[in-house]
Amino acid sequence: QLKQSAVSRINSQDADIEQLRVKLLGKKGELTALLKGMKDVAAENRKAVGEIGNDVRQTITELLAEKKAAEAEAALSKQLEAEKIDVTMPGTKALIGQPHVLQQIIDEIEQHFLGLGFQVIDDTVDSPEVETDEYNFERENLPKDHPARDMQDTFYITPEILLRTQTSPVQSRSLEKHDFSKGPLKMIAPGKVYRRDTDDATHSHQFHQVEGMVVGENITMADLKGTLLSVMQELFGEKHQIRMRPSYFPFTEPSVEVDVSWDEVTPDTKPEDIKWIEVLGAGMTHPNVLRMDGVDPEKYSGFAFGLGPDRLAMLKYGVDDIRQFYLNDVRFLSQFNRKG
Ligand code: FA5
Repeated sequence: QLKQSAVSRINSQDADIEQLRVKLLGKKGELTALLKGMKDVAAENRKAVGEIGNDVRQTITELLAEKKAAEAEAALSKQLEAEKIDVTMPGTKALIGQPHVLQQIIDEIEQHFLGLGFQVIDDTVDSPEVETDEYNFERENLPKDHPARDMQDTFYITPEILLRTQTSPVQSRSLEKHDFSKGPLKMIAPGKVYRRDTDDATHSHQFHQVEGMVVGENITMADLKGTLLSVMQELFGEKHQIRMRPSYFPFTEPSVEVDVSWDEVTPDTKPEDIKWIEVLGAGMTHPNVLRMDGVDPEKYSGFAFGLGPDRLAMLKYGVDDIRQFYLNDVRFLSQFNRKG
């Protein structure tokens, strides 16, 4: 009787197998209660009753196990169904990263100068952004009371330590280490610089410069012009011209500012039709700078320049606001994919 009721309860749709097991076979279960009654059974019947008891236990145990296995299998197939992957569905396109547009133009400039035999100064080692007043200004021929210090409004950290306002301190850092018995110094130093400029379409308080310097025997203004023309033609095309205008920097004499022609210039172009855009400062290295860095100005001469890659990128790609470069808007940045 117990066996029948147990079988039907186990097979019923919403049976909770674990609960049933306790109820039937547990310490206080129905079968256990039945077997506990054995002591009241007549001795000659005990064996038969015991056998029936065992039979009932076995049947119930097997049935419970079967039911449990079936439930587990059903759960597994339900899970598999839910996790099924439709390999024919269109995938989500992975976003592929790329160097920032400013890094791209700096890379282009680096490649060009590597081709001309320049070394590229590692900006994590020999070109610190947190500089001393000495390297940023004094060694660049700008003593403490020099009026030209006002040309670059400076973020000071302490009276002696500042965020560099230009990459020019790398001139001194390179010169003082250079061994001239091995040939001239030819280096470029790309990096970040900082000024307390008010941000607008063409000014950013943090921007980039690529410093360049050549110091050796018989280096002349013609070398400077040829070098700058070559990099401008690399960036803007073979037919673009450059022009030098007199300017002033304390660390160069003479100093120039360089314009590049906005359009291509052919032999037929009238000079008055050329539109010029200023891109950098440069000049012949001041003897004081050489002297302070332990280089004999009687023996060696040189030139230096400071390019502004932010402005160059604006020109090259027609970007009308420098702040775009620093907003990190992927929609803007992904336009400049150098692989096309
Ligand atoms: C200098 O910083 C000099 N150290 C350049 C130099 C080097 C001259 C070696 C001679 C020899 P200037 O302050 O003009 O010069 O800056 C150089 C270039 O940096 C500018 O032509 C411009 O392209 C860029 N620049 C200057 N200020 C900003 C700014 N706030 N935001 C973006 N670009 C700037």
